[in-house]
Amino acid sequence: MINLQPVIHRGKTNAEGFRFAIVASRWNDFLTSKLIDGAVDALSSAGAVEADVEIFMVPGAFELPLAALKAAQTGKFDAVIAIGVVVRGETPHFDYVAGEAAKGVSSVSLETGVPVMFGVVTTDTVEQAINRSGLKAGNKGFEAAMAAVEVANLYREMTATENKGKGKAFPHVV
Ligand code: INI
Repeated sequence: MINLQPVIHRGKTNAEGFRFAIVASRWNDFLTSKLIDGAVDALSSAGAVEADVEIFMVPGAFELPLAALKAAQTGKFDAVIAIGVVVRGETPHFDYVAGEAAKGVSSVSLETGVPVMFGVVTTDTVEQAINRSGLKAGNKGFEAAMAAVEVANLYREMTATENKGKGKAFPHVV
């Protein structure tokens, strides 16, 4: 019999009082625009206001990590949402573009402590990309933005807990 009942922390899905950067690529912009719309829709429905969401456009997914790093380094944002579309059929260097985008975005998170969401659709075909950009298989921009709201809440709570009892202020508690 298990008596132990650990506390489970889950990030709330309330975006009020948080700031978000969206870094998005123009490559396949007929789809990235849909992903951006999905992300903004998610943030708005979670309670974010216009002044708390900024969008930074870059040429392609390969440029997303540095844009995410620069956004994170401003210290203005609680989370960054990286958005792009890379289709295998369109490029012989798919693995480099998609791989570097994923690796880079992940290392920005770890190096800065600012969560960076991977809202990059990587598919074999344009049709699959279309389906993940607002049609049959959902909208990856929306999903990434909801994940951003969740982890922003969770990490703010964790930072407050971490500082508890150490005589520090609670810098992230509003
Ligand atoms: N960038 C993308 O975001 N998606 C792609 O499918 C793509 N293809 O097919 O090549 C792509 N290439 C551009 C790349 O991201 C850089 O912008 C470019 O190499 C300049 O650094």
